[in-house]
Amino acid sequence: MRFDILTILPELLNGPFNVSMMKRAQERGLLEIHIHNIRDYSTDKHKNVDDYQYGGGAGMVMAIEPIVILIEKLKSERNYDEIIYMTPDGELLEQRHSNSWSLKENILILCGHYKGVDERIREHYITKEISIGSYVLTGGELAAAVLVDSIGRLIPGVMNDETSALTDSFQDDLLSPPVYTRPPEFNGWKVPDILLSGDFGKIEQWREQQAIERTRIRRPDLYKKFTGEA
Ligand code: 6GU
Repeated sequence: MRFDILTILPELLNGPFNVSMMKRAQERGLLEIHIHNIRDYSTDKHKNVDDYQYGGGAGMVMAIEPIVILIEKLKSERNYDEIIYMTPDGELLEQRHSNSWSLKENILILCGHYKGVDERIREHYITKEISIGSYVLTGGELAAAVLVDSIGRLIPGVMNDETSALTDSFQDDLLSPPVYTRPPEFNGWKVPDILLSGDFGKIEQWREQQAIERTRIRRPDLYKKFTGEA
């Protein structure tokens, strides 16, 4: 699977994909991440990538030409399954989005900045607008890193059994149950007896109960989905 990420701040995306699971996925040829600097496609002599907004008002808008040139070039090289714009006014990212995108071949991601991109880019190229939560970031780069990480780990072959997606929070609309490791008692803090009992039927039941209770208390919205109320 291939990602093309379009940004005016490529430095922000150097780190996150060069460690751990995303690094291994790339080394094994399961994942390709190509970062493109929009400024390299700027058409004016100052290499500007922003401009004043029509109608006046505070805040610059990302210029239309460099983005169009770059998107057209990439589109002439391959077909994109999705062209995603990272923006705080997009649809909230959920596990179901990542599940479905993890089976695609080519995804292009445009990172927003300032007041955003010229609306005509959104109208004519963007197939999906995504936000990662109800707060504002300085730009779409960190959000794009979150998106690529959440999709990348689901690409067939990227995870091993231990990190299996099947036990993830959200995969079945439930949060994960608490986990413990050695020692059985530390500073007088005890591991629940049931986990040391060796009764794996009971342990599974306990984990399920804990997951449900944790979801009910912490995420009533998810709990409603789980019980079928929403
Ligand atoms: Cl995708 N971009 C920005 N700038 N802020 C955000 C976001 C995206 N998602 C949540 N906040």
